[in-house]
Amino acid sequence: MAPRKTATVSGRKTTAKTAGKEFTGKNTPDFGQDEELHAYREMLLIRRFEEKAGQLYGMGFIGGFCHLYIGQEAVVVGMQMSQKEGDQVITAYRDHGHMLAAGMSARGVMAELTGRQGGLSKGKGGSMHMFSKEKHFYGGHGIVGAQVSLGTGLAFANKYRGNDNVSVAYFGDGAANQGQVYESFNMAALWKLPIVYIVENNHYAMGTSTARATAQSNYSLRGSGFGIPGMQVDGMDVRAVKAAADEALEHCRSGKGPIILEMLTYRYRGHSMSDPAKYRSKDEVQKMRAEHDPIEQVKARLLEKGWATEDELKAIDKDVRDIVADSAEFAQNDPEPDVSELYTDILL
Ligand SMILES: Cc1ncc(C[n+]2csc(CCOP(=O)(O)OP(=O)(O)O)c2C)c(N)n1
Ligand SMILES: [Mg+2]
Repeated sequence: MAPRKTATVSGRKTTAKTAGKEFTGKNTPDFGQDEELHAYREMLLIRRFEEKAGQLYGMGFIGGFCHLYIGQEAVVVGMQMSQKEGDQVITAYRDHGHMLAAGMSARGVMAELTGRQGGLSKGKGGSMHMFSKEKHFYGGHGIVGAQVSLGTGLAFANKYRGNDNVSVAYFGDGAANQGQVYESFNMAALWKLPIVYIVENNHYAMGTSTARATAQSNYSLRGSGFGIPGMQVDGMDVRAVKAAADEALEHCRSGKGPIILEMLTYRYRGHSMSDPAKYRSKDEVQKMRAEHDPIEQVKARLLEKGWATEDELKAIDKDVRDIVADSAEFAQNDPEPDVSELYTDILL
């Protein structure tokens, strides 16, 4: 077997030719004060929520699978800042951040993690299976790659109904090697479906780095055989994500068909809660946290520009911690679903 290569981490300037633009720092438009503050709060909510979920898991309140999104917050927050009402979101199992960014309540998500009746799937879905038709969030899927075909179906529905909404389908670098992704690309390109395919390239699929698993590691090029354009984006910089989202969503809304955004990002925690993390060094993780953390980047800009003081940022953190503490309290005390719920919401 070939020696293990270290994955290339995000923030790098890619040398590969992209079919479209790159958003890797230099060409990133600035945010105004309101946008910076909004992004800061939203990303912090996800970070604090995930930290609490990790604690509750350790205390035995959460059973089954639990995949934390810590480190990748800028991706969903930047995308959501550009989306409009009615745009659908669908993703895999690393989904808590996507739900919070979509406006689903922290209580509803946390209580679903603990399997309580106030959870968004009435305590019957757990971490990987939550939905909200009201917030246009279509899951939460445990089958790697499945959400790509389903998201393509959501885009087909938009086209069929003649609305101008866009489906945003997230998947990982590992999922990007699944066959159904390319069947979906073919149909989406053929029918010019309004869908943004987002590859959240966090450089690992469970314990396997992209360097060991993939022949074409520039995922923005993965649609080129179907004529689908793609862009590589610094997914640790929320401004770069928002700018790429603006272009991609406009591309879809104007009837030009699908587009791919490859978000170069990084997960700080293990794949799931039982990950020995022997496939990467502590230094690699530490370097990403120190040099590219999405929340610290926004914080530094807010302070530097005098748009917020340390005390004001602490107050935001306290607000967010209160929301998360309240959700944890609720999730521990809300009753479990009644036994009769075993027979509802199922197909026979
Ligand atoms: C069809 C299928 N194959 C394998 C698995 C097991 N599995 C769960 S997560 C995962 C890795 C996916 O990695 P990636 O798409 O990069 O997403 P990430 O976990 O990095 O967010 C695998 C192989 C699965 N759930 N479904
Ligand atoms: Mg991955």
